Amino acid sequence: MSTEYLARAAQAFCFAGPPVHFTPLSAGHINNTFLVDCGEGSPKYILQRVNTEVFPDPRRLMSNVKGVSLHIAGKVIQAGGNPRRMARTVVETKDKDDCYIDPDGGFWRAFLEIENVFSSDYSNDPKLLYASAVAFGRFLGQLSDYPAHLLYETIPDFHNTVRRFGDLQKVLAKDAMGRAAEMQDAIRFVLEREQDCSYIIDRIADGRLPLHVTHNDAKLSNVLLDRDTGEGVCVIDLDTVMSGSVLYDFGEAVRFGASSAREDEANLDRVEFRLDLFQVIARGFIGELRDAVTEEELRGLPMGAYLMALETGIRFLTDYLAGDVYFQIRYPKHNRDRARNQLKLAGEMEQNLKCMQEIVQRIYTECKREKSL
Ligand code: GN1
Ligand code: MG
Repeated sequence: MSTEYLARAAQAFCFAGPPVHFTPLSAGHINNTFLVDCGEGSPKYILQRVNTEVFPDPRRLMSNVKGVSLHIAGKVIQAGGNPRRMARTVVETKDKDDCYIDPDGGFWRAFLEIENVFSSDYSNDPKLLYASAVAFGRFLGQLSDYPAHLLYETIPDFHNTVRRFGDLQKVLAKDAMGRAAEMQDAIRFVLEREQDCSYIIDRIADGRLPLHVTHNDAKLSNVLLDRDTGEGVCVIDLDTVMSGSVLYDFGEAVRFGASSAREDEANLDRVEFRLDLFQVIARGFIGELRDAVTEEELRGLPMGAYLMALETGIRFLTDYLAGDVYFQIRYPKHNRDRARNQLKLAGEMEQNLKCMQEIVQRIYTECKREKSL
C-alpha cells in the first residue's frame, strides 16, 4: 500500500495534525493496520483498512464496535478509570462518519492509539498470560448487561464448529489445489473427531449453556498490556464481538496462550500443550467470572479449549486446501503449518481433558473461598 494511498485515507479523519509517518502493524491475519504518527505533541492513531471479503457489511461491523466501545467506556468511567486508555476510542471522519470509503471501495476506520502499552504475539510469561485472561474475564463482565439484540452477527456461525467441519468437507471434496494428499494425517485427525464438533452448539441450542456477549477472538495478542506494570489495559479487535459462549473466549485464550510455541510454529516438536500455563489462564479467567459462571460452563471450559484449537486447526486446514483465500499468509505453506500446529495442540488437550477439569474445579473452589474470606 503506497504512502499516497494511506495519506488520502488518513486525510478523511479528524486527526490532530497531518500524518508524518505510517508504520504497518502486522499482527492480525485479516485487516491491514497502520500506526499513524502526526508529529510531536499530537496523539497517534490506528488506521485500518477493513477486509470486506471477511466482513461484507462493514457499516454494521462499525455499529457493533462503536456500541461496545462506548458501553465499556461507560463502565470504565463508573469505576473511576480513564476511558481513553481502558476502552477503544473510534475517531470520526471530517464528515462525522465512523468510516471512510475510498474511491476504490476500500473501507477505512481509525482509533485513538493508546500509549505506553504493548501487545504480544506470543509469550510464555505467566504474568502476561494471567493479565490477559483477567482482561478477557473483565471484558465479559463489562458486557454482561450489553443489549445483545443491538449486535449484528458480523460473521454468521463464526464459532459453529459443525459448520467449520462442513466447510472442510466441501473443500476436501473439490481439492481444487491438489493439496489433500499432503494433508492426509491432519484430515484424518479432524474426520475422526466429527462427534466432538457439536459439543458447544448442542448445549447452546438446548439451553444448557447460556449466551453472553463474547469477544470470540480472545487471544493474548488482542489485549494491550501496560508497559510499566504488565497489567491488561484494554481489549482490542472488537470485530467479532457477538453473542456466544464463555467457552469460546476461554478456549481462544487457552489455545493461543497455553502452547509452548507460536500459533504458526512449523516444527511440531516444539508445539506442546502446557498445563502450567493452562492453570494460569484459568486462574485469571475464573477469578474474574467466579460469580457469573454456571456449573455447566465450568464443566465445559476444558472442552472449550480443545474445541477452539480443533476449530482453528480446521479453519487453517480448510484455507490451505482452498488455496489460501481467507487468512493472510507470509509464505506459501503458512496455513499448512498453522493447521498442523493447532491440530497437534488439540490432540494434546484431548489427552488432558480430565486433568484440565480437575484444575478448573480446584481453581473455582479456591476463587470462591478467597472471595468469602
Ligand atoms: C484471525 O485477524 P486476527 O489475527 O485478529 C481470525 C480469528 C482466528 C485468528 C487466528 C475474523 O484473527 O478467528 O482465531 O485469526 N479472525 C477472523 O490467529 O476470522
Ligand atoms: Mg481478530
